[in-house]
Amino acid sequence: MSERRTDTERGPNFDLAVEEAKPKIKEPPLYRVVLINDDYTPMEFVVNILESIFGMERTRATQVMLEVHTKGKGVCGVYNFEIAETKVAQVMGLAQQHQHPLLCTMEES
Ligand code: TYC
Repeated sequence: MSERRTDTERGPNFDLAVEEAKPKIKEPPLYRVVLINDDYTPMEFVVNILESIFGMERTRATQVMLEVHTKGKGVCGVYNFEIAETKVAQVMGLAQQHQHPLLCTMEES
């Protein structure tokens, strides 16, 4: 058997340059979890939500609540899809349990 392979043995692409494949992966999208103002949900309830679900200190939670109260909406945090979805569900669940009309949504960031 000879050491050297024939063109046929080397396959159909023997004389073609082979280009590196471009990496196809992208960073996964992030989502802002947003609280919406309303006239009925107590401020204290919103502050408690920001502390318990979004891990904020009381001073920060109060600032964010007041921003939502004055500007109409405000960002509670930025997360990947699954975590953002879970936080929205937790807020909406607690609001429903306490019969407050509080709304929480997510936006791609
Ligand atoms: N506007 C409400 C009030 O005056 C307080 C409030 C703040 C409600 C933020 C919802 O996402 C909210 N009691």
